[in-house]
This record gives sequence, structure tokens and C-alpha cells, in this order.
Amino acid sequence: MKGTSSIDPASLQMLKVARDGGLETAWDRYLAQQPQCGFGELGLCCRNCNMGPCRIDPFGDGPQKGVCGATGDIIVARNLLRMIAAGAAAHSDHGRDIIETLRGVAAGEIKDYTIKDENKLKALAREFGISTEGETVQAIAEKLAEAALEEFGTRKGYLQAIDRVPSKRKEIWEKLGIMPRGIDREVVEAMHRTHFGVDNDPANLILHGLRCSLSDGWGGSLLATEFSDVLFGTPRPVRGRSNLGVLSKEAVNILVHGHEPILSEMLVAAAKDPGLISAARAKGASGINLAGMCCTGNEILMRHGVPVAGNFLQQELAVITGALEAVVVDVQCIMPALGQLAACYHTKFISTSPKAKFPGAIHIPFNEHNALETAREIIRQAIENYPNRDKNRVFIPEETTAYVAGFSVEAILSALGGTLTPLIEAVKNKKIRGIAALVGCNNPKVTQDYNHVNMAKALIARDVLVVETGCAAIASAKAGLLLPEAAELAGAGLAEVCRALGLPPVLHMGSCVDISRILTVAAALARELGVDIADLPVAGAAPEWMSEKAVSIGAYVVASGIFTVLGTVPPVLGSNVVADLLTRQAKDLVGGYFAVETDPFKAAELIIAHIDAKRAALGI
Ligand code: SF4
Ligand code: MSK
Repeated sequence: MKGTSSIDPASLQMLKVARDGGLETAWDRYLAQQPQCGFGELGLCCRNCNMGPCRIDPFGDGPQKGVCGATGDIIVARNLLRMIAAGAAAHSDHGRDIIETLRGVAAGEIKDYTIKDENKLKALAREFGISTEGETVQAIAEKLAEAALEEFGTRKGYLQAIDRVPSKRKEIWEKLGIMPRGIDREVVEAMHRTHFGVDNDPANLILHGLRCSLSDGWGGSLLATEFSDVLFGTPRPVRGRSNLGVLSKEAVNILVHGHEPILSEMLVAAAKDPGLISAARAKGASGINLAGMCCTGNEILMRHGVPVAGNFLQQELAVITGALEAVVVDVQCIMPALGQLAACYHTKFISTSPKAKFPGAIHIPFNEHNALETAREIIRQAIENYPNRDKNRVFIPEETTAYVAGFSVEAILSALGGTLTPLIEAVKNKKIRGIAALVGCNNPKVTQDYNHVNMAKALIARDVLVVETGCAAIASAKAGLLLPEAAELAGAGLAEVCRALGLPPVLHMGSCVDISRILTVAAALARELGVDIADLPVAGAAPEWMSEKAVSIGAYVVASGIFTVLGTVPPVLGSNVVADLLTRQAKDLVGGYFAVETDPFKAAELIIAHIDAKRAALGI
């Protein structure tokens, strides 16, 4: 959809406020970057050593090799592997932080968190071969945390969660030599291989990219999800509200943005403190209004129904409402522009992680050992800031849309009566044609939410059940697709199933790391049917992706056997060899493969054709 910034009315109103006020946003900076570097777009620039930087002329007139002799194919493959490694590292480091918190809680060193899901703790312990018989919860948690931390570096053999994978898939990974080993090891090896003078075979580089990404999907991300559930509770269906209209004209507004629930959970707890609520009232506010943004928003909306103010491209727009007393961030997807923008308002931009400091931010170090007190201090600072709000500059769009979220694997099973059988039956009798996972970010290259919402609508209309995470899920929340009433937009079969079970046709399964929940369901379905994941009528899509994490996600989804459509073009088109590997040869190697389709309606057609082909092959 050319020429429009967003389909979200709230975003469009805020963009007008930004323009009228001479305030710059990502959309403006994107335009200022035009034309973007063609070498970069094609993946054809390299600065992996100081003989460079080198770039390959895609038209064949200029240099076809870097100083070292690296061809475009080598450079594109190396660059892609580095993107995967960065994405896998981000997800997995998040996972490690959660596990370390659990270890501290179990050892009695961290007092402010408790173990919320003992059943899940015990189930995970059994998966890791840890005896739970006669053991205290603390002892089990300590042993489990230690075992999970070993997954990152010291494990012998392959990752524990691989046992969830159907045997046919494991055989494929074994045969290709891409069985993921330690999580850190795969990332380190990716950096080693892409160092000057090491791996210079595009196919060998891409295969390691798949292995590295698998250590994210079945390792770091999966552990982040499972251990978050243990510590903070496994999500159950919960109602809430979405979009910028969730900000309050009267209350102290605190926006929590980033990814790790360690911070956001504690802010949720501290915001309920009666003393702090009284302090907010003493300053003339009606109370404290906590709202989420991006994936940390997803974490607390899934577990507490906390309102979510928006997805990735709305982080600046939330500040421009003039109604935020504080934006509190931890790690990932936080624009460095926020500091300068917040300075145009009374808004305090508060960073909390030693790993993520920003220009213009106030740094309040948050660690698990002083979690509740730090969360209180952050909220106190926001309350103190409330009288500084210039009410004449406040503009909050009215848009809010209700959502139902919280569809963990456990919640889906519970909605189905305890087993996957009703889902399998619905697929077999074609009430549900197949399942599509729509995930990923916003990107100013795409009209905000246009691809997400239109793809989801096109798929459910053709009886494809849509499961979502990340900013894609927030786009659907804002569009009203996460409500059981949205069944009226679904095809007759899917609508019937949704009405019978009281489910929305688009299920919000969580944050970016929670794509591991989707993998777990896919693996369970395949095991139940005695087939490989690649045989299922299932597909993935990242309609508006932008982050390196999304590259790792796409790679592990494909390596797990699932066809995946990308809605923004990855920087690989400078190499026919790499593009062919990803879009064609991967199908023969791992069953899954990529397609690139920027039109959401055509992308939905690709998914439907894929699902129908898989159904035909299964004879259903
Ligand atoms: Fe140039 Fe080769 Fe160095 Fe890359 S590794 S910057 S292509 S010389
Ligand atoms: S937050 S990675 S912009 S989905 Fe997970 Fe959204 Fe993409 Fe970040």
C-alpha cells in the first residue's frame, strides 16, 4: 500500500501531531535515507576485515570480488549468517537472564519473585531427567536452572528440547549435520566461520545458519518461554485493551517497552502498591496507568491483561501524545531516537539494563536482587513527574480495541478439552484448512499493520487458523481480530470451530520468543499424526519484519520444515546462489523454504496453495 504510513487511525492521528509539531519519527528518517544503499539492500557489501570495506557491483561492470577474492555469493552468505547469529544471540541472552533469575529465586538469593507454575516446573524437570520425587520445589528449581544453563555452553550432545521434535525431523538434521548443540556454541561458531579466511562456501555457511537458528528456536527462545511461565505463570485467556487510546488523560502513564518480563512483571506488581497509588493521587492524578509496548507489552498482556499501547512503530507516537510520565525500557527493539524525542516533552526516558544504555536516558539499574524496590523507584519518579505534564500539549487518540490473548500451549489444550484431537479432527474434516503463524515487526518500508491485518483477514476468510506473536499479534489486537466475535470474518468452517470453542480466529500466543510455543504445537501435531512437521498443512509468515531476531526466527521455522513467506525483502538478492538455496534447494534439504511476497493478498494465496498441497499429500 504505497503512500500511506499506517492503516491504524491512532498512528495516523499521531503522525499528524508529529508533523504539525515539527517532530521527527522513524517514517521521516526512513524517507531521509532514500535512496537506501543498493549494495546493502542486496547484501553485497563486506567489512569483515580492514582490507575492505569491499562491495560487489551487481551489474557486472565493476569489481566482482573483494580484496581477498570473496565473491558476492560468499559475502551475501556471510552477512546472512551474521544476522542469524545476532538474532539468535538476542533471544538466547534473554532466555539466560530468565533462567538465572529462577536460579536466584531457588537459591533464596532473589526475594521479589516466586515460582508461579509449579506444575510446569516439574514437567520441565522431568523433561530434563531431573527427579521430582520427594524434592522441594526449591531444590527442583535449582537443579533445573543449572541443567538449563548448561544448554548454553557446556552441554554434550544436542539440546534437550530436541526430544520434542519428531524423529523424522531429527534424522534430517542429523543427516545434514545441523543438529543444534550448545546455544552459545552455535553463535560463537557463526562468528568464527564468518571471520576473515574461514568458511567461504555459501551452502556451508547457510547450513550453519540453520543450525545456529535452531539453537534459538529449540533452545534460547524455548527456554525463555518455558522459564518465564514457571516464574511468572503460564498464560491463560485474558481480556484487555489495545492501542494508544489506553493511555489516560488523568492517570500517571508509564509505558514499559522492550522484551524481558523480569522488569515488566515487577512494574505490574509495584503499580498496584496502594502507597504509590495514593502518592499519584496526591499529585492530582487519578492513579497509575501502566501500558505495554512491543514484546514486553505482550508478556504482561498475556499474563495480566495489561493494556498494550501499540507495536514497534508506535513507540515514538506514544511519547508524542505528551501524556507519558515515563518510558521504561530494558532490551531490544528500543529506538535510540527516544531520548531526543522524550526531551521535547516532560517524559522521562528510563533505561534499566546494563546491556542497553541510550542517549538522553536516565539510567536506573534494575537487577533481580533489588527488583521490587527499583520498580517502585521508577514509578515514584514517574509520579513526581506528573505535575510537569503540559496538559495543553496532550493529545491521546481515542482508539482502543479489546482483545483476548493468553493462548499458551496449555491454554489451547485446555480450550480443546485436554488433547489435540479436536484440532486434528477439525483439520481432517477441513473445517480448519490449515494453520498459519504470522509473526514479526513493523517496518516503515511497509504501511504499518497493512500486511499483518490483511494477511490475517485473507487467511481466516479461507478457514486458515492464524496464530500470532510479537508485533503482528498487536496489529491484530488493534484490528479487533483477537476477539471471538471476529469469527464472523472467518470462513464457515473456521467460524463454526471458533464459535463452538469460544475462540478468536486469530490466537495471540505471546512475544517473539514465544514462537517456541508454536513450534511445540507443530511438533506435537506431527508426533500425534506420525508424520514430520514438514508434512503438516502449516505455514509461517513475517509480513513486516525488520529485526535480526526475525531472520533467526525465519531460519529456524524453515529448518523445522515450515514454508515461510517474508513480506519485506531480505538482503540476499545479490547472490543467486544464496537466494536459490533459501527459496528452492531448502525445500529438498529441510522441507521448509522461503518465499518473498510483499503483497499480503498474494502472500496469503501462497500459504493457502502450500496448505492445500500438504493436505493433498496427507490424503485429507
Ligand atoms: Fe573485503 Fe574480503 Fe575483507 Fe570482506 S573479508 S572486507 S571482502 S577483503
Ligand atoms: S518486538 S523483534 S519489533 S516483533 Fe519482539 Fe516487535 Fe519485531 Fe521487536
